Amino acid sequence: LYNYSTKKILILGMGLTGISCINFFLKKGIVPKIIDESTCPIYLHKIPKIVKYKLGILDPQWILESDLIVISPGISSFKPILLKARLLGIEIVSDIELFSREVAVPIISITGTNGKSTVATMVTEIAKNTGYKVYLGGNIGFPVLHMLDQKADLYVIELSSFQLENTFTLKSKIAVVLNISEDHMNRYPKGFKQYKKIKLSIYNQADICIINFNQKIKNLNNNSKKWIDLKSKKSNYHVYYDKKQAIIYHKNQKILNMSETFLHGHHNYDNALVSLVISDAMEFPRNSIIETLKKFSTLPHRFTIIHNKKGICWINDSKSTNVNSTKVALDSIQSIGTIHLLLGGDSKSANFNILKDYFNKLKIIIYCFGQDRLYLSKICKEKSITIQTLQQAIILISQKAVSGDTVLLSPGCSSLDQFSSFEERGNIFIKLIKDII
Ligand code: UMA
Ligand code: ADP
Repeated sequence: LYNYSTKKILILGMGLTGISCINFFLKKGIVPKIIDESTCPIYLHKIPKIVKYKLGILDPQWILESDLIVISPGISSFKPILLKARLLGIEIVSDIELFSREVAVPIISITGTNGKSTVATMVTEIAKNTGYKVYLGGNIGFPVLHMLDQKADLYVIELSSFQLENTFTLKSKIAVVLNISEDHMNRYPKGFKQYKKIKLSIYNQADICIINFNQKIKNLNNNSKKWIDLKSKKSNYHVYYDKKQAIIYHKNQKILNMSETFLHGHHNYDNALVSLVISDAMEFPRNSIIETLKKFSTLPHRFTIIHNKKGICWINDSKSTNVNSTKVALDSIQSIGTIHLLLGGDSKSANFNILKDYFNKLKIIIYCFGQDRLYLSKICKEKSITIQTLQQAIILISQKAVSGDTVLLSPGCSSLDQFSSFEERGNIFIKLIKDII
């Protein structure tokens, strides 16, 4: 076990992660310090009296005199003062790194641009139904360090690129990258390549590595790991599509027809496929896998049908916070009428032009709202309406939509410009619909 007792420890960020780190160290009898750049962080009241804190600025003196800095994922590792600290040999780690150093039971680690929460939840449910004492944490909203308080025989962790950035000794039994497309470009000075490299670091010390994206990883067979490449032609697992149905196969064996599940959209069939592969690698029994997938319903705010009244289908996909999740949502709609797409928020410097072809060929009106509405409305000017808020857009849609139409909130952007979270954005959408209908 690591010995922290002689180190000066500083935590950056007073959010869920920061609070979990304070508790982690206090339980070891070590009192850390903490800094938050906000002058009124919402969890300030949760800081025990014994812990010294500073607000409003990353105080250089506190940073440079520390031995170990634990950085919250929301804070960029590329801030000049942190680059300087690193150069001076000060250790900077994530909460995931602290967790990795303590854990003695198997870990299934899941990353990717989209689908992490869905797959992590599917796998956790399957493990539970198999009889495992399993805990799910990480980017899904439950800091991993809290999980150490529980006696577990398996951990499933959802990891963001921000969390992987400062993680070095994570040793997963199974590591998965679901997909990689552009996201968080405002956080990576070297762009997409850097983001991708960080995502792939999840494989570094894993035993079984599952690849679910179209890209060869160099020297796959040159080490002792087991690699399962689901996009290779030789893959034993695939989803078979014909006009009427989608069926998951393992080798030549039919495993599950998607019509027997509550899942919608090819991306969710893909999520079910990856969950099967992870479960097979864990040697979970097939009947438990199939029964769980049959019962699984989409998580809230992920392409969820809210209403289907008067022939108008209202879909809440508020968790869509990047371009690709909007793209898969559009792919999943079978509308005979017009699609009313609510697109907006903080675009995080992403390139939205890849949606242009979609917009051109679809019968669609795009309602661009929030901070980046002007930028977003330029993708396809002729079909776009620029409007300040989600509420104003919904009032407008309620006047325009007719039977056969679909209304889709799949904003492709972070919600933080106008809402406290994607959950709040989705809940407000649902409430506005209920008020209107
Ligand atoms: N802060 C600063 N300086 C900054 C940014 C933030 O001081 O530059 C402070 C804020 O004032 C605030 C605190 O840091 O008081 C918040 O820390 P945080 O943003 O790291 O948030 P946490 O509450 O610790 O939540 C984090 C993850 N947040 C982010 O990555 C932004 C949560 O993922 C995660 O669930 C949680 O840890 C538990 O592991 C959220 C997220 O949006 C859901 N993730 C991104 C995504 O999914 O796209 C990556
Ligand atoms: P994450 O945890 O990676 O954000 P979620 O499962 O919460 O992933 O889904 C986030 C968004 O991405 C939702 O809009 C959802 O419909 C969409 N999505 C889910 N799975 C996939 C996938 N495999 N590929 C692309 N988009 C997906």
